[in-house]
Amino acid sequence: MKLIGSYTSPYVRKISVILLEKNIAFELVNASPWSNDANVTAVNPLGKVPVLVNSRGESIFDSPIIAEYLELTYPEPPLLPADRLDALRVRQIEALADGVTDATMAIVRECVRGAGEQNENVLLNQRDKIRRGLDALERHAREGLRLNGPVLTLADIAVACTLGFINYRRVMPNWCVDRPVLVTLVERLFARTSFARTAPPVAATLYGAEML
Ligand SMILES: N[C@@H](CCC(=O)N[C@@H](CS)C(=O)NCC(=O)O)C(=O)O
Repeated sequence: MKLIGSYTSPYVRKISVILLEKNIAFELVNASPWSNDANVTAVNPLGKVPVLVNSRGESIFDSPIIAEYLELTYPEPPLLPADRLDALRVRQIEALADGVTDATMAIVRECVRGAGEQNENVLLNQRDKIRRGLDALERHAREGLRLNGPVLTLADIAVACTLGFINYRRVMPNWCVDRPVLVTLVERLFARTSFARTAPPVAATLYGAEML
């Protein structure tokens, strides 16, 4: 099993954490989607990471599809409930977390442009998405059912990767104010070996697009 990408990508981190939690052996093939890296385009026409290449040489991409594939092929320990509708609800939280990551990434991309070239509306719009998304995640975490419940789920993993990325890029340093349950949740998750082993490298530049 090969995983194409790097830990600077929160989507790659999400898949790595799943692989580690399920105790699946894999090799991380370090590749950047920003430099037309043939390691990426050869396995994903969209040129995005993560891509998982299984032992049959099949490539699987887009992190929710990879997560679903791993759940189907390596069901233990389960990261989704057995009931399909309940599983969909957990995946809805994953989609929300991924959407917050998308918005964070859009801000980072905008900040790569020179100060005078940045579009203030884009920045405000994306910040609003992050704020609303995190408020909704805080409510889910307070419920303690599909997120922040007694059993680790795909939602927990996706949310922790999103918050790790916001911290890493310092896009919204005050996100923790008024979101105490999310704070406790990520502190607990970051202490797990799977998260410790997949922490992004210290950023050389804060807004280097090549490091997304
Ligand atoms: N929805 C995709 C998003 C993947 C994604 O956007 N990855 C970024 C790196 S963090 C990428 O490869 N970007 C390159 C590009 O957009 O061309 C997923 O969940 O896998």
